[in-house]
Amino acid sequence: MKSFRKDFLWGGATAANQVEGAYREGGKGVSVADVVTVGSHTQPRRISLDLDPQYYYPSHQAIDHYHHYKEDIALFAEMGFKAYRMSISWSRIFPDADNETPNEEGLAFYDGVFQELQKYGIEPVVTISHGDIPLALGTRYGGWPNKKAIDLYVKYAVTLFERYKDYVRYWIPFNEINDIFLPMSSLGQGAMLDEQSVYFTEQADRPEARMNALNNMMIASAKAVIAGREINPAFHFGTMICHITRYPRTCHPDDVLLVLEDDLYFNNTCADVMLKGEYPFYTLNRFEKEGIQIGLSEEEKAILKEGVCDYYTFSYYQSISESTLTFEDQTSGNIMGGIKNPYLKETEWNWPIDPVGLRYTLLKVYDRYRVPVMITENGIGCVDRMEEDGSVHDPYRIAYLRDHITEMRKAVDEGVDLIGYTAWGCIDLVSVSTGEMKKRYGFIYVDCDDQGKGTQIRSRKDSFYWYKKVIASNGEDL
Ligand code: BGP
Repeated sequence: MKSFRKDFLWGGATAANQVEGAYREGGKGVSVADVVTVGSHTQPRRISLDLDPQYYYPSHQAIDHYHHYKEDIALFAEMGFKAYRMSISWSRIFPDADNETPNEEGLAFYDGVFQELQKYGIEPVVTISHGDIPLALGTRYGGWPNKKAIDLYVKYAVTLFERYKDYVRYWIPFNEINDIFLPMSSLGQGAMLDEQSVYFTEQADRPEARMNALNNMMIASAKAVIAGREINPAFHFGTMICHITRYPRTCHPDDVLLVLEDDLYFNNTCADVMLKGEYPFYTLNRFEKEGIQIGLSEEEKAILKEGVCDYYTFSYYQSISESTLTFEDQTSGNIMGGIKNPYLKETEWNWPIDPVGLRYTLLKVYDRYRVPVMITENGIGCVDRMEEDGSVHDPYRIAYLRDHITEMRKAVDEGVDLIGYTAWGCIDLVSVSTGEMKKRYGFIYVDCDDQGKGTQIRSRKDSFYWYKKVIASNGEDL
Protein backbone atom coordinates (compact mmCIF):
# COMPACT_ATOMS: atom_id res chain seq x y z
CA MET A 1 0.00 0.00 0.00
CA LYS A 2 1.30 3.47 -0.90
CA SER A 3 2.29 5.78 1.96
CA PHE A 4 1.76 9.46 2.46
CA ARG A 5 4.39 11.48 0.60
CA LYS A 6 7.59 12.18 2.53
CA ASP A 7 6.96 15.93 2.65
CA PHE A 8 3.31 15.50 3.69
CA LEU A 9 2.05 18.61 5.48
CA TRP A 10 0.64 17.29 8.76
CA GLY A 11 -0.71 20.01 10.98
CA GLY A 12 -3.67 21.89 12.33
CA ALA A 13 -5.90 24.83 11.45
CA THR A 14 -7.46 27.84 13.14
CA ALA A 15 -9.01 31.18 12.15
CA ALA A 16 -8.07 34.58 13.57
CA ASN A 17 -11.50 35.55 14.86
CA GLN A 18 -11.91 32.22 16.64
CA VAL A 19 -8.58 32.29 18.50
CA GLU A 20 -6.92 35.70 18.71
CA GLY A 21 -9.16 37.79 20.94
CA ALA A 22 -7.53 41.18 21.75
CA TYR A 23 -10.11 42.60 19.41
CA ARG A 24 -9.18 46.26 19.97
CA GLU A 25 -5.49 45.85 20.73
CA GLY A 26 -2.59 46.71 18.47
CA GLY A 27 -4.68 49.19 16.50
CA LYS A 28 -7.16 46.56 15.32
CA GLY A 29 -10.48 47.84 13.98
CA VAL A 30 -13.83 46.19 14.58
CA SER A 31 -14.70 43.33 12.25
CA VAL A 32 -18.09 41.90 11.45
CA ALA A 33 -17.22 38.87 13.58
CA ASP A 34 -16.83 41.23 16.55
CA VAL A 35 -20.51 42.11 16.57
CA VAL A 36 -21.86 38.56 16.60
CA THR A 37 -23.25 37.24 19.86
CA VAL A 38 -22.76 33.86 21.52
CA GLY A 39 -25.43 31.36 20.51
CA SER A 40 -26.00 27.72 21.34
CA HIS A 41 -26.99 24.46 19.71
CA THR A 42 -30.60 25.65 19.52
CA GLN A 43 -30.17 29.42 19.63
CA PRO A 44 -28.63 30.96 16.50
CA ARG A 45 -26.01 33.65 16.87
CA ARG A 46 -27.10 37.19 16.09
CA ILE A 47 -25.48 40.29 14.74
CA SER A 48 -26.07 43.24 16.99
CA LEU A 49 -24.16 46.45 17.45
CA ASP A 50 -25.25 47.49 20.92
CA LEU A 51 -25.25 44.68 23.47
CA ASP A 52 -23.34 44.35 26.71
CA PRO A 53 -19.72 43.37 25.85
CA GLN A 54 -20.02 40.02 27.67
CA TYR A 55 -22.18 38.74 24.79
CA TYR A 56 -19.38 39.18 22.30
CA TYR A 57 -16.65 37.20 24.01
CA PRO A 58 -16.23 34.69 21.12
CA SER A 59 -14.12 37.03 19.02
CA HIS A 60 -13.33 39.76 21.57
CA GLN A 61 -11.52 37.36 23.81
CA ALA A 62 -11.58 33.93 22.16
CA ILE A 63 -8.63 31.93 23.56
CA ASP A 64 -6.37 34.99 23.72
CA HIS A 65 -3.99 33.53 21.18
CA TYR A 66 -2.83 37.10 20.53
CA HIS A 67 -0.97 36.97 23.82
CA HIS A 68 -0.28 33.22 23.86
CA TYR A 69 0.89 32.62 20.30
CA LYS A 70 4.44 31.67 21.23
CA GLU A 71 3.23 29.11 23.75
CA ASP A 72 0.64 27.77 21.29
CA ILE A 73 3.12 27.42 18.45
CA ALA A 74 5.59 25.70 20.78
CA LEU A 75 2.87 23.14 21.54
CA PHE A 76 2.19 22.66 17.81
CA ALA A 77 5.92 22.13 17.33
CA GLU A 78 5.95 19.59 20.15
CA MET A 79 3.33 17.60 18.25
CA GLY A 80 5.64 17.74 15.24
CA PHE A 81 3.48 19.98 13.02
CA LYS A 82 4.85 20.46 9.53
CA ALA A 83 2.16 23.02 8.64
CA TYR A 84 -0.13 25.43 10.41
CA ARG A 85 -3.17 26.84 8.66
CA MET A 86 -4.14 30.20 10.12
CA SER A 87 -5.90 33.32 8.95
CA ILE A 88 -5.02 36.97 9.08
CA SER A 89 -7.50 39.39 10.55
CA TRP A 90 -8.22 41.95 7.83
CA SER A 91 -9.22 44.56 10.40
CA ARG A 92 -5.81 44.28 12.11
CA ILE A 93 -4.22 45.35 8.83
CA PHE A 94 -6.83 47.80 7.54
CA PRO A 95 -8.85 48.70 10.67
CA ASP A 96 -11.32 50.90 8.84
CA ALA A 97 -11.26 49.00 5.51
CA ASP A 98 -10.50 52.25 3.67
CA ASN A 99 -7.24 53.26 5.39
CA GLU A 100 -4.62 54.55 3.01
CA THR A 101 -1.76 52.77 4.72
CA PRO A 102 -1.81 49.51 6.66
CA ASN A 103 -1.60 49.34 10.43
CA GLU A 104 2.05 48.62 11.24
CA GLU A 105 1.27 47.08 14.63
CA GLY A 106 -1.05 44.57 12.99
CA LEU A 107 1.55 43.64 10.39
CA ALA A 108 4.19 43.29 13.10
CA PHE A 109 2.00 40.89 15.07
CA TYR A 110 1.98 38.44 12.16
CA ASP A 111 5.73 38.96 11.60
CA GLY A 112 6.06 37.57 15.11
CA VAL A 113 3.79 34.62 14.35
CA PHE A 114 5.65 33.74 11.13
CA GLN A 115 9.05 34.07 12.79
CA GLU A 116 7.92 31.72 15.51
CA LEU A 117 6.68 29.19 12.94
CA GLN A 118 9.92 29.50 11.00
CA LYS A 119 11.89 28.79 14.18
CA TYR A 120 10.27 25.34 14.29
CA GLY A 121 10.24 24.72 10.54
CA ILE A 122 6.43 24.87 10.38
CA GLU A 123 5.02 25.88 6.98
CA PRO A 124 2.28 28.52 7.25
CA VAL A 125 -0.83 28.04 5.12
CA VAL A 126 -2.53 31.41 5.25
CA THR A 127 -6.20 32.16 4.69
CA ILE A 128 -6.54 35.79 3.64
CA SER A 129 -10.21 36.14 4.57
CA HIS A 130 -11.87 33.83 7.07
CA GLY A 131 -15.24 35.19 8.20
CA ASP A 132 -14.16 38.57 9.53
CA ILE A 133 -14.27 41.44 7.06
CA PRO A 134 -13.80 44.91 8.59
CA LEU A 135 -17.13 46.13 9.92
CA ALA A 136 -16.77 49.35 7.91
CA LEU A 137 -16.79 47.35 4.70
CA GLY A 138 -20.21 46.08 5.75
CA THR A 139 -21.71 49.27 7.13
CA ARG A 140 -20.25 51.71 4.59
CA TYR A 141 -20.46 49.65 1.42
CA GLY A 142 -22.82 46.78 2.20
CA GLY A 143 -20.08 44.17 2.01
CA TRP A 144 -19.27 41.89 -0.90
CA PRO A 145 -22.22 42.65 -3.21
CA ASN A 146 -20.47 45.98 -3.80
CA LYS A 147 -17.60 45.93 -6.34
CA LYS A 148 -15.70 48.35 -4.12
CA ALA A 149 -14.94 45.30 -1.93
CA ILE A 150 -12.81 43.86 -4.74
CA ASP A 151 -10.39 46.81 -4.70
CA LEU A 152 -10.16 46.86 -0.93
CA TYR A 153 -9.50 43.12 -0.79
CA VAL A 154 -6.81 43.24 -3.49
CA LYS A 155 -5.07 46.10 -1.70
CA TYR A 156 -5.15 44.09 1.53
CA ALA A 157 -3.94 40.88 -0.16
CA VAL A 158 -1.08 42.65 -1.96
CA THR A 159 -0.02 44.22 1.35
CA LEU A 160 0.24 40.71 2.82
CA PHE A 161 2.09 39.29 -0.18
CA GLU A 162 4.69 42.05 -0.11
CA ARG A 163 5.21 41.92 3.62
CA TYR A 164 5.28 38.14 4.09
CA LYS A 165 6.65 36.92 0.76
CA ASP A 166 9.68 35.38 2.43
CA TYR A 167 7.64 33.56 5.08
CA VAL A 168 4.54 32.30 3.31
CA ARG A 169 4.23 30.14 0.20
CA TYR A 170 0.74 28.68 0.61
CA TRP A 171 -2.17 31.10 0.40
CA ILE A 172 -5.92 30.56 0.49
CA PRO A 173 -7.86 33.60 -0.77
CA PHE A 174 -11.14 32.78 1.03
CA ASN A 175 -12.30 30.28 3.59
CA GLU A 176 -15.20 28.08 2.44
CA ILE A 177 -16.11 30.51 -0.32
CA ASN A 178 -19.15 28.46 -1.28
CA ASP A 179 -20.77 28.87 2.14
CA ILE A 180 -22.69 31.64 0.49
CA PHE A 181 -25.00 28.98 -0.95
CA LEU A 182 -25.87 27.56 2.47
CA PRO A 183 -29.29 27.93 4.04
CA MET A 184 -27.54 28.84 7.31
CA SER A 185 -26.30 32.01 5.72
CA SER A 186 -29.85 33.15 5.01
CA LEU A 187 -29.73 36.00 7.41
CA GLY A 188 -33.12 37.11 6.22
CA GLN A 189 -34.42 34.11 8.14
CA GLY A 190 -32.85 35.48 11.30
CA ALA A 191 -29.99 33.01 11.21
CA MET A 192 -26.32 33.55 11.87
CA LEU A 193 -23.75 35.68 10.16
CA ASP A 194 -22.76 34.10 6.93
CA GLU A 195 -19.24 32.93 6.50
CA GLN A 196 -18.22 35.70 4.17
CA SER A 197 -19.84 38.38 6.30
CA VAL A 198 -21.93 39.61 3.44
CA TYR A 199 -25.23 40.47 5.03
CA PHE A 200 -26.65 41.86 8.20
CA THR A 201 -29.55 40.15 9.93
CA GLU A 202 -32.06 42.84 9.23
CA GLN A 203 -31.62 42.46 5.49
CA ALA A 204 -33.91 40.17 3.61
CA ASP A 205 -32.43 37.26 1.75
CA ARG A 206 -31.62 38.38 -1.79
CA PRO A 207 -30.24 35.57 -3.96
CA GLU A 208 -29.08 37.96 -6.65
CA ALA A 209 -27.07 40.09 -4.22
CA ARG A 210 -25.68 36.92 -2.73
CA MET A 211 -24.50 35.54 -6.07
CA ASN A 212 -23.05 38.92 -7.01
CA ALA A 213 -21.19 38.89 -3.73
CA LEU A 214 -19.83 35.46 -4.61
CA ASN A 215 -18.87 36.58 -8.11
CA ASN A 216 -17.08 39.61 -6.67
CA MET A 217 -15.16 37.41 -4.24
CA MET A 218 -14.03 35.15 -7.05
CA ILE A 219 -12.91 38.12 -9.15
CA ALA A 220 -11.06 39.48 -6.10
CA SER A 221 -9.41 36.10 -5.64
CA ALA A 222 -8.30 35.96 -9.28
CA LYS A 223 -6.90 39.48 -9.16
CA ALA A 224 -5.01 38.68 -5.97
CA VAL A 225 -3.60 35.49 -7.52
CA ILE A 226 -2.38 37.41 -10.57
CA ALA A 227 -0.78 40.11 -8.39
CA GLY A 228 0.67 37.55 -5.98
CA ARG A 229 2.41 35.54 -8.68
CA GLU A 230 4.14 38.69 -9.85
CA ILE A 231 5.40 39.34 -6.34
CA ASN A 232 6.59 35.78 -5.83
CA PRO A 233 6.25 33.17 -8.58
CA ALA A 234 6.75 30.45 -5.96
CA PHE A 235 3.43 31.25 -4.26
CA HIS A 236 0.75 28.56 -4.28
CA PHE A 237 -2.92 29.48 -4.18
CA GLY A 238 -5.68 27.14 -3.05
CA THR A 239 -9.43 27.14 -3.35
CA MET A 240 -11.13 26.35 -0.07
CA ILE A 241 -14.44 24.63 -0.49
CA CYS A 242 -16.88 23.61 2.22
CA HIS A 243 -17.40 20.21 0.68
CA ILE A 244 -20.72 18.77 1.69
CA THR A 245 -20.68 15.23 0.41
CA ARG A 246 -24.19 14.23 -0.59
CA TYR A 247 -25.83 10.83 -0.84
CA PRO A 248 -29.22 9.93 -2.25
CA ARG A 249 -31.31 8.61 0.65
CA THR A 250 -32.83 6.02 -1.68
CA CYS A 251 -32.02 4.61 -5.10
CA HIS A 252 -35.08 6.34 -6.54
CA PRO A 253 -33.78 8.02 -9.72
CA ASP A 254 -35.21 11.35 -8.57
CA ASP A 255 -33.07 11.18 -5.42
CA VAL A 256 -29.96 10.40 -7.42
CA LEU A 257 -30.65 13.34 -9.72
CA LEU A 258 -31.31 15.69 -6.81
CA VAL A 259 -27.95 14.86 -5.28
CA LEU A 260 -26.14 15.29 -8.58
CA GLU A 261 -27.70 18.72 -9.15
CA ASP A 262 -26.94 19.92 -5.63
CA ASP A 263 -23.40 18.67 -5.97
CA LEU A 264 -22.90 20.50 -9.27
CA TYR A 265 -24.25 23.72 -7.82
CA PHE A 266 -23.00 23.76 -4.26
CA ASN A 267 -19.71 21.88 -4.41
CA ASN A 268 -18.51 22.54 -7.97
CA THR A 269 -19.37 26.12 -8.86
CA CYS A 270 -16.59 27.90 -6.99
CA ALA A 271 -13.93 25.27 -7.53
CA ASP A 272 -14.65 25.28 -11.26
CA VAL A 273 -14.31 29.06 -11.45
CA MET A 274 -11.22 29.14 -9.25
CA LEU A 275 -9.43 26.18 -10.85
CA LYS A 276 -10.77 25.97 -14.40
CA GLY A 277 -11.29 29.71 -14.79
CA GLU A 278 -14.93 29.63 -15.81
CA TYR A 279 -18.40 28.99 -14.49
CA PRO A 280 -19.81 25.52 -15.09
CA PHE A 281 -22.69 25.39 -17.57
CA TYR A 282 -25.07 24.06 -14.93
CA THR A 283 -24.66 27.06 -12.65
CA LEU A 284 -25.00 29.63 -15.43
CA ASN A 285 -28.16 27.95 -16.61
CA ARG A 286 -29.56 27.82 -13.09
CA PHE A 287 -28.81 31.53 -12.59
CA GLU A 288 -30.67 32.27 -15.80
CA LYS A 289 -33.67 30.17 -14.80
CA GLU A 290 -33.84 31.81 -11.39
CA GLY A 291 -33.50 35.30 -12.88
CA ILE A 292 -30.12 35.90 -11.22
CA GLN A 293 -27.89 38.29 -13.13
CA ILE A 294 -24.23 38.57 -12.27
CA GLY A 295 -23.33 40.79 -15.23
CA LEU A 296 -19.93 39.26 -15.86
CA SER A 297 -18.00 41.48 -18.30
CA GLU A 298 -15.54 40.15 -20.90
CA GLU A 299 -12.73 41.74 -18.93
CA GLU A 300 -13.84 39.96 -15.75
CA LYS A 301 -14.08 36.67 -17.60
CA ALA A 302 -10.47 37.11 -18.71
CA ILE A 303 -9.41 37.86 -15.14
CA LEU A 304 -11.11 34.70 -13.87
CA LYS A 305 -9.37 32.70 -16.58
CA GLU A 306 -5.95 34.08 -15.77
CA GLY A 307 -6.10 34.12 -11.96
CA VAL A 308 -6.72 30.43 -11.32
CA CYS A 309 -5.48 28.67 -8.21
CA ASP A 310 -3.13 25.70 -8.33
CA TYR A 311 -4.27 23.42 -5.53
CA TYR A 312 -7.60 22.28 -4.13
CA THR A 313 -8.37 22.47 -0.45
CA PHE A 314 -11.56 21.66 1.36
CA SER A 315 -13.16 21.21 4.73
CA TYR A 316 -14.75 17.88 5.43
CA TYR A 317 -16.71 17.11 8.57
CA GLN A 318 -19.65 15.03 7.40
CA SER A 319 -21.83 13.79 4.59
CA ILE A 320 -25.53 14.44 4.31
CA SER A 321 -28.26 12.40 2.68
CA GLU A 322 -31.04 13.90 0.61
CA SER A 323 -34.33 12.71 -0.81
CA THR A 324 -37.35 13.87 -2.72
CA LEU A 325 -39.44 11.55 -0.53
CA THR A 326 -40.66 12.16 3.00
CA PHE A 327 -39.21 10.16 5.88
CA GLU A 328 -40.29 9.77 9.45
CA ASP A 329 -36.99 11.12 10.66
CA GLN A 330 -36.95 13.94 8.16
CA THR A 331 -34.29 16.18 9.65
CA SER A 332 -30.97 15.46 11.24
CA GLY A 333 -31.13 18.74 13.16
CA ASN A 334 -27.95 19.74 11.43
CA ILE A 335 -27.29 23.22 10.02
CA MET A 336 -26.27 21.72 6.68
CA GLY A 337 -29.70 20.19 6.19
CA GLY A 338 -30.25 16.66 4.97
CA ILE A 339 -32.07 13.65 6.31
CA LYS A 340 -30.85 11.26 8.95
CA ASN A 341 -28.63 8.59 7.44
CA PRO A 342 -29.49 5.28 9.17
CA TYR A 343 -26.00 3.90 8.47
CA LEU A 344 -24.05 6.65 10.23
CA LYS A 345 -23.57 7.71 13.83
CA GLU A 346 -23.74 11.42 14.62
CA THR A 347 -21.79 13.79 16.84
CA GLU A 348 -23.39 15.54 19.81
CA TRP A 349 -24.20 18.36 17.37
CA ASN A 350 -25.85 15.91 14.96
CA TRP A 351 -23.11 15.98 12.34
CA PRO A 352 -23.01 12.53 10.71
CA ILE A 353 -19.63 10.80 11.10
CA ASP A 354 -18.53 9.40 7.76
CA PRO A 355 -14.84 8.56 7.18
CA VAL A 356 -15.56 6.66 3.95
CA GLY A 357 -17.22 9.83 2.68
CA LEU A 358 -13.84 11.53 2.94
CA ARG A 359 -12.26 8.96 0.64
CA TYR A 360 -15.21 9.24 -1.74
CA THR A 361 -14.72 13.02 -1.77
CA LEU A 362 -10.96 12.81 -2.34
CA LEU A 363 -11.44 10.55 -5.35
CA LYS A 364 -14.21 12.74 -6.71
CA VAL A 365 -12.40 16.08 -6.45
CA TYR A 366 -9.05 14.76 -7.67
CA ASP A 367 -10.73 13.19 -10.66
CA ARG A 368 -12.44 16.48 -11.53
CA TYR A 369 -9.58 18.93 -10.96
CA ARG A 370 -6.32 16.93 -11.23
CA VAL A 371 -4.36 19.31 -9.01
CA PRO A 372 -2.74 18.59 -5.62
CA VAL A 373 -5.29 18.31 -2.82
CA MET A 374 -5.05 19.41 0.80
CA ILE A 375 -7.62 18.75 3.52
CA THR A 376 -7.58 22.04 5.40
CA GLU A 377 -10.33 21.26 7.93
CA ASN A 378 -11.51 18.03 9.48
CA GLY A 379 -12.36 17.10 13.03
CA ILE A 380 -15.02 16.42 15.61
CA GLY A 381 -16.62 18.95 17.95
CA CYS A 382 -17.20 17.42 21.40
CA VAL A 383 -17.71 18.30 25.03
CA ASP A 384 -14.42 17.43 26.77
CA ARG A 385 -13.93 17.04 30.49
CA MET A 386 -10.79 17.81 32.39
CA GLU A 387 -10.02 15.31 35.17
CA GLU A 388 -8.83 16.38 38.59
CA ASP A 389 -5.25 15.50 37.68
CA GLY A 390 -5.43 17.82 34.66
CA SER A 391 -5.68 15.09 32.03
CA VAL A 392 -8.31 15.09 29.27
CA HIS A 393 -9.33 11.71 27.90
CA ASP A 394 -10.76 12.07 24.38
CA PRO A 395 -10.86 8.58 22.81
CA TYR A 396 -13.81 9.67 20.62
CA ARG A 397 -11.60 12.30 18.94
CA ILE A 398 -8.79 9.82 18.39
CA ALA A 399 -11.28 7.34 16.90
CA TYR A 400 -12.76 9.96 14.56
CA LEU A 401 -9.37 11.14 13.31
CA ARG A 402 -7.93 7.64 13.04
CA ASP A 403 -10.84 6.49 10.88
CA HIS A 404 -10.57 9.55 8.64
CA ILE A 405 -6.80 9.28 8.24
CA THR A 406 -7.18 5.59 7.42
CA GLU A 407 -9.50 6.50 4.54
CA MET A 408 -7.11 9.26 3.41
CA ARG A 409 -4.37 6.69 3.20
CA LYS A 410 -6.56 4.45 1.04
CA ALA A 411 -7.27 7.40 -1.27
CA VAL A 412 -3.52 7.99 -1.58
CA ASP A 413 -3.14 4.33 -2.42
CA GLU A 414 -5.77 4.78 -5.10
CA GLY A 415 -3.70 7.55 -6.69
CA VAL A 416 -4.95 10.83 -5.20
CA ASP A 417 -2.19 13.45 -4.94
CA LEU A 418 -2.83 14.43 -1.32
CA ILE A 419 -0.26 16.92 -0.03
CA GLY A 420 -1.49 17.87 3.43
CA TYR A 421 -3.91 17.57 6.30
CA THR A 422 -4.56 20.31 8.83
CA ALA A 423 -6.97 19.13 11.53
CA TRP A 424 -9.51 21.78 12.45
CA GLY A 425 -9.23 23.58 15.76
CA CYS A 426 -5.92 21.97 16.70
CA ILE A 427 -6.19 24.03 19.85
CA ASP A 428 -9.67 24.51 21.41
CA LEU A 429 -11.35 27.60 19.98
CA VAL A 430 -14.79 29.14 19.82
CA SER A 431 -17.21 27.37 17.52
CA VAL A 432 -18.37 29.40 14.55
CA SER A 433 -21.90 28.04 14.28
CA THR A 434 -22.75 28.35 17.96
CA GLY A 435 -20.16 30.75 19.36
CA GLU A 436 -19.69 28.32 22.22
CA MET A 437 -16.48 27.14 23.79
CA LYS A 438 -17.90 23.83 24.88
CA LYS A 439 -17.86 22.51 21.31
CA ARG A 440 -14.18 21.63 21.26
CA TYR A 441 -11.97 20.25 18.50
CA GLY A 442 -8.47 20.61 19.92
CA PHE A 443 -5.53 18.41 20.80
CA ILE A 444 -4.85 21.16 23.32
CA TYR A 445 -7.43 21.96 25.98
CA VAL A 446 -7.96 25.63 26.83
CA ASP A 447 -9.51 26.53 30.18
CA CYS A 448 -12.30 28.89 29.10
CA ASP A 449 -16.09 28.52 29.34
CA ASP A 450 -19.05 29.71 27.30
CA GLN A 451 -19.03 33.04 29.08
CA GLY A 452 -15.36 33.50 28.24
CA LYS A 453 -14.35 32.85 31.85
CA GLY A 454 -11.35 30.74 32.82
CA THR A 455 -7.60 30.82 33.25
CA GLN A 456 -6.83 30.27 29.54
CA ILE A 457 -4.30 27.67 30.67
CA ARG A 458 -3.37 25.19 27.94
CA SER A 459 -3.20 21.40 28.63
CA ARG A 460 -2.39 18.43 26.44
CA LYS A 461 -5.27 16.01 25.77
CA ASP A 462 -4.73 12.29 25.10
CA SER A 463 -5.20 13.07 21.40
CA PHE A 464 -2.17 15.38 21.59
CA TYR A 465 0.15 12.43 22.26
CA TRP A 466 -1.67 10.31 19.71
CA TYR A 467 -1.37 12.90 16.91
CA LYS A 468 2.31 13.39 17.73
CA LYS A 469 2.83 9.68 17.12
CA VAL A 470 0.85 9.81 13.88
CA ILE A 471 2.99 12.66 12.55
CA ALA A 472 6.25 11.07 13.68
CA SER A 473 5.37 7.90 11.77
CA ASN A 474 4.09 9.85 8.72
CA GLY A 475 0.62 8.42 9.21
CA GLU A 476 1.71 4.78 9.65
CA ASP A 477 1.11 4.44 13.39
CA LEU A 478 -2.56 5.16 13.90
C1 BGP B 1 -16.08 25.65 9.19
C2 BGP B 1 -15.36 26.92 9.44
C3 BGP B 1 -14.50 26.95 10.63
C4 BGP B 1 -14.97 26.08 11.77
C5 BGP B 1 -15.66 24.80 11.36
C6 BGP B 1 -16.37 24.06 12.47
O1 BGP B 1 -17.22 25.91 8.47
O2 BGP B 1 -14.51 27.23 8.35
O3 BGP B 1 -14.25 28.28 10.96
O4 BGP B 1 -15.57 26.76 12.78
O5 BGP B 1 -16.56 25.01 10.32
O6 BGP B 1 -17.63 24.60 12.71
P1 BGP B 1 -18.19 24.85 14.15
O7 BGP B 1 -17.23 25.78 14.80
O8 BGP B 1 -19.51 25.47 13.95
O9 BGP B 1 -18.27 23.55 14.81
